[in-house]
Order: sequence, then C-alpha cells, then structure tokens
Amino acid sequence: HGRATGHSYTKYNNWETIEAWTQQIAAENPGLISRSVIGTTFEGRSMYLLKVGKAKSNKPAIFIDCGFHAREWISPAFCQWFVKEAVRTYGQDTEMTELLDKLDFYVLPVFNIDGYIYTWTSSRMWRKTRSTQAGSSCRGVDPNRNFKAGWCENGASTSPCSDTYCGPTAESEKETKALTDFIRKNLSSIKAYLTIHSYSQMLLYPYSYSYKLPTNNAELNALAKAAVNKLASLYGTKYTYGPGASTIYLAAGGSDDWAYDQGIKYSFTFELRDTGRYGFLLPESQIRATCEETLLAVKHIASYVLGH
Ligand code: ING
Ligand code: ZN
Repeated sequence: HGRATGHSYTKYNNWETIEAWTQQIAAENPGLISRSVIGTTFEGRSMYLLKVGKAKSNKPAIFIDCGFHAREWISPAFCQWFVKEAVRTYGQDTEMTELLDKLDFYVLPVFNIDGYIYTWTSSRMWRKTRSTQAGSSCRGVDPNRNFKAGWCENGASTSPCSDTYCGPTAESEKETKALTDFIRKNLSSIKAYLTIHSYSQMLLYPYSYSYKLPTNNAELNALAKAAVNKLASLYGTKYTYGPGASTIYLAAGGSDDWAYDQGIKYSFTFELRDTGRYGFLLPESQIRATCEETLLAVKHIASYVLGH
C-alpha cells in the first residue's frame, strides 16, 4: 500500500506525483498541452516534456527546464506552477494569451529525476545525477558541468566524488544527451532557453565558462534588468543579474552557455529564492510567492523574445 500522492502546487511533490501530474494536465488541456518523452534517465525513467501553447504549426518556442540539481526543490515546483498558470490564464490574461497563441513553451518539469528521487528517499542534499562511475564508488555527475561549453576547464572537478564533477566526457549523462539532442533537433524554432535553479536570487546569462562577454551583452543586461524589476514589483524580492562568471562564479559546462553557443541568443539561468536563510530547504509556505514573482520575470522575457 503506497503513500497518498495528492498533487499540490503549494507543496513539494514527489516524482511519482509529478509524473502522474504531467499525464493529467496534458489530458485535461488537449488544445494547449501535449506530452512527449525526450529520453530516459540513468535509472531508466522517462523524461517527460510538456509542449504548452495553442496548437499551430511553425511557431517559435521557448525552452524551460527545472530540476537540474536534485536538492533545489523550488525549481520543479516552479515548472508545475508555470504550466498551471499558463492554462488557467489563457483567454483571460492578455499577455499569456498572446504568448500561447504565438509561441510554444517546452517545459521539462524535472531534468534530473533519479537525483530528485534520491533527495526524497535517501539524502536531501544530493545535487548530481545518480550514474555509476568507472573506478570509483562515488556516484553522479553535476549535470550543470556536463555540457560541451568549455567543458571542465574552470569551476568544475575531475573527481567523481565532487559535487561539481564534470563527468568522464561532455554529455556523458543520458539526461544531458536527451536535452542536447532535443534542442539540436529543434534549434530553428527555439528562441530562448531558461533553466531554473536555486538559490541566491540571481538572473544569470552567458558566459560562466569564461569571463568573455556574449555578443549581445548589452541587450541581455537590459533584458535581465527589466525582468528582475518585474519580479521585484510583486513582493520586493531583490535579484542581482549579469554574466555568470562575474556575478556568481566561473563554472564551465553549464547548459545556458551551451545553449547560447548553439545560437540561442536569449539564454538565462534563474537562481530562485532565497539568499541563504533556508537555502535549498525553502519552506513550502514560500512556494506560491516565489513562483508568482518568477512567473512575472519569465513572461517578461518571453514577451520580449516574441517581439525580437
Ligand atoms: N548554481 C549554478 C551551478 O550550476 C551556474 C550556477 C549557472 C553555473 C550557470 C554555471 C552556469 O553551480 C546552482 N545553484 O546550481
Ligand atoms: Zn543548481
């Protein structure tokens, strides 16, 4: 007899519950959501992707992923919130209606499913994937050090026991490969890439693998500034923003840098609440406010991208 698995947008849901939710929300909104599987994890689980938008061909798209790092539970909570708000406000909120009419959001609710489950069952502070490593009893690769973007040059470790282990090769992880294969296949439509982490209240853009600046640095800086202002307008939550390397730290192999170098010129990493009081253990009482304010920033970026 299993535990009760009722889904709630204001609680942290386990993977079994999130998996059932992806099925249900797609079934309940056939005109706005379709579900696909982009690959399987190391432990063999399906990686679900929700395509959210008014069904129509040849639309531009924005890719959003959550749950790269297992312990950052507010991140999957945001992806679920985003999808709920998209379908709830479609036809009511003029901005969301225009967004869904004119573009598709690809939402990957949990990227690192094996790690997420491990934080529920065994070790709350786990960060990495759960892959086994040749010649080591330590498990897991940092998925945000595993992309082919200055891979393992800076701010990453070659030790399988490190929390920032870059892996034996770039894209060694099945989860990384599933994501990069999907994005490469859909590159012509994907205009923006957003990856949701926590914590530290920052909006980061390339580069993190070196101190070089992206060609559209001025544009990304202005867009990040406008997005964090929107976010702060709701509850006053303060975000810093800028290129990853100078704003947080040098770290090679991140997904936002990789997406940017593929030609996706609007590529951002969100670091959601808080700034360290609770850190990864953000109380469930803050889920609603965190997701509401983040939604404003994401909608702002999406509307900007739609107009450019
Ligand atoms: N922070 C990110 C990390 O992977 C980051 C910061 C962003 C690194 C973009 C590289 C590229 O370390 C968290 N909290 O995971
Ligand atoms: Zn993270």
